[in-house]
Amino acid sequence: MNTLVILGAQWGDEGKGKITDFLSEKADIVVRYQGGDNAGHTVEIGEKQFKLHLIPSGIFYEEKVCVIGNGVVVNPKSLLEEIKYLNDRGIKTDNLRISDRAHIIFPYHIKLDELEEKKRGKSKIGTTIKGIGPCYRDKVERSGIRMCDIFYKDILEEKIRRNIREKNEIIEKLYEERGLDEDSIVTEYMDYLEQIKKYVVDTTALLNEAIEDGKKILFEGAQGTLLDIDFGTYPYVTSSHPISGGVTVGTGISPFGISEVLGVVKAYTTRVGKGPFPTELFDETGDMIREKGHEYGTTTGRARRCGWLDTVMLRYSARINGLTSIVITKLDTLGGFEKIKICTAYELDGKVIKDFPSSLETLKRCKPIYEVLDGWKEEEIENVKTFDDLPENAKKYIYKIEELTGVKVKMVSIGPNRNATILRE
Ligand code: 2SA
Ligand code: MG
Repeated sequence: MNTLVILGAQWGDEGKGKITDFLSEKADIVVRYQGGDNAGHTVEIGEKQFKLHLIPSGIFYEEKVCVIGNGVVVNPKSLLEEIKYLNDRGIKTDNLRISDRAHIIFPYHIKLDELEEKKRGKSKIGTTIKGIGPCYRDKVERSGIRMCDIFYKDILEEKIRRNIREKNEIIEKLYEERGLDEDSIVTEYMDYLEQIKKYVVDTTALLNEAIEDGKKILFEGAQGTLLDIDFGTYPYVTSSHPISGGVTVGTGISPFGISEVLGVVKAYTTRVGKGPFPTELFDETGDMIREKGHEYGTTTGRARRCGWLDTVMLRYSARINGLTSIVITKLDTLGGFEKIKICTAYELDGKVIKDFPSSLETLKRCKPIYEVLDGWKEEEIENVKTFDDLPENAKKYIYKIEELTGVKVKMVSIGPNRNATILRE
């Protein structure tokens, strides 16, 4: 592999952080291509646990270059906090590079995210209130502020002031709330951006040169395929492209620059936020999965909704992303369940459907069709080092996933630590 994309094949929180960290060892460069600090990637190294939101998971290897691509929306305040958090723990951040084309999140984006969610009332999306949607909206609307603007200070200040005034009009007139203080935001953010300046470069040139030089690059997706703005469960999605196609528009490398796509699949399904979820469990089994799997948001601490594995969704995900292999994470969480269900198709109005529906109204009416497999004991999976040593029933579960998705399972993760990762030859 020269360039590998690692992305979430479900609704996010599949355990991408750990896998990226694990595979980073072989890469020269690790790249984030979409999303912002709405992501929450947990990485455990030895006894220490780290939570990342914006910085690529490759940061724990001192010599790797970590790139925040143009497709990412960057909150300068959170970025500086994250840099400090890492530096305080002995992790260097000198090799961080931020695209000069990346858009910047300002306080008015966060304020609008909050007000819009409030206005949506019962039909709220359940966003992370990090200003992600409003920032991408400005980008598409062509009023956004980009990292390269930092190099033209006067124009930058003017742009920030103009945007604050425009957003304040909305905040005051539409939402009848007090607008944001223009001068204090300008002072605060001009200072943050000055501090960030040293990391800002043309990462598109950097990455393309690296490809030409035969360097190994790892692209790290945030959120997941079903949260993609086009292919996810719209409107309960994020505003970016977590899919493999997002790599090209989020970094500036061509589609020919991608050699492999690894889909990270959690052994069951979870989602945070609202929207239909066919295999969701509302019983003790769901609660047990949540507790055993510590299914609470890294960014917001929200309890995640839990359910069985859905292979209708996974087949869809495999196609859209062109998955070349799969890694199954958190297989250990399923240990101890007598029976494990796997959704093979949906039933809709008496018909069996195998393609993931576009309309949420349709998805809402879909009933999962399950195949029931025998479980394995919790202690059987602890400390397993090779694929062959996995419990028989765990292997059967994996073979079933391969059969239903048509994609090879190349790795299995049975715990949060780096060494709890089983590679399959
Ligand atoms: P947003 O804030 O505009 O991106 O929210 C839109 C939808 O996308 C979902 N979303 C996520 N879902 C799972 N994990 C995410 N990241 C954090 C984590 C979440 C957390 O990794 O733990 O801490 O709660 C993430 N980010 C966005 C969100 O729930 C909305 O449905
Ligand atoms: Mg997460």
